[in-house]
Amino acid sequence: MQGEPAVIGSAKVSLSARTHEYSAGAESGTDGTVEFGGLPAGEYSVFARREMPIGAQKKVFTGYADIFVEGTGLVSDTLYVSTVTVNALMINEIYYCGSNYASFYFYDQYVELYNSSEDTLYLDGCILTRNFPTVEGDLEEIDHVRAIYAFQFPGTPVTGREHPIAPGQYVVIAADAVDHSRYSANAYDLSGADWEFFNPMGSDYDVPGVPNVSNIDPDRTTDFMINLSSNGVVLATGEEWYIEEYINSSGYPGTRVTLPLYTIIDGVEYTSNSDNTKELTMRVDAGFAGVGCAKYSGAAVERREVGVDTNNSTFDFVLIPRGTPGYTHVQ
Ligand SMILES: [Ca+2]
Ligand SMILES: [Ca+2]
Ligand SMILES: [Ca+2]
Repeated sequence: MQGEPAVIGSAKVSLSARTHEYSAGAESGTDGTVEFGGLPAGEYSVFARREMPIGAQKKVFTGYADIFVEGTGLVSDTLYVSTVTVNALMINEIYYCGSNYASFYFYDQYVELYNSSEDTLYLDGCILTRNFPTVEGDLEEIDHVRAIYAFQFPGTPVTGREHPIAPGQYVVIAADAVDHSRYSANAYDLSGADWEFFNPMGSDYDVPGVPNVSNIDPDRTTDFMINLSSNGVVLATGEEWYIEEYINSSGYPGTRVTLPLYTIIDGVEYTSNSDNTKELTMRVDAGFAGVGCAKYSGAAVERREVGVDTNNSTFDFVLIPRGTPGYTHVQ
């Protein structure tokens, strides 16, 4: 993200509390200032956004800051805004928390990708992962990310042209591409998913007619399942990866998939608790999505704005009460 001079003029500014239920929005004056009054004490995130048309294209400037309001008195801060990527393949939505308290149902998890570019892109050989949750050493000094699970699209990475994603297209990859509402109330109907995660090494059900994104670690027999509260999902080109052996915290040997940082297209880390330790390098994702997301609520995290990626999920993602597989909540 390159720093740019602050945009003076009218910007949309929104504020949401991190420690309690509160949100507000306002438009800044032409001098770029905005004021919110009567805020309860607590921690807040403040987001600013300004869109400038440049011919037929648009340029979006965004920025955010965290502020702490201590009872009475004035708190002021300056938000610096930068232009953001609006031209890439990206993770647009993740639904992970489960949909039914009574039956502990979470088999309807899915990941949604989006092509925000003006060109057809290709999913050939791309890898989607469940991030490895343990941090060893300094996360910011390691030039790769690790995965507990890694699943790969068919085709040749980078050069393959068999699995297109059109400009503006959403692609849903379901844990299992079935109508889960047949098994559990409030669960998602994913029978229309574009792809499904499939592990031929396990007892995973292979829905006929729905193409598979398949497990690549022969020591893993599980389907693609991600944690209901805290985890990360990474999208990589798939051009380079290897399987690494390690000893887990209980002293048992295991395997994980390692992906060099340069192959990472996008990554999103989520947690219900913002006090948790980051497990995905800030070079991929600088902040958490999903703070406050309740297990089995059926909620999902989706990009605040279609195609806007600042590599900080605290800013880029909002919690939506119900997932939108194949479309967006953005009006
Ligand atoms: Ca599956
Ligand atoms: Ca299938
Ligand atoms: Ca969606």
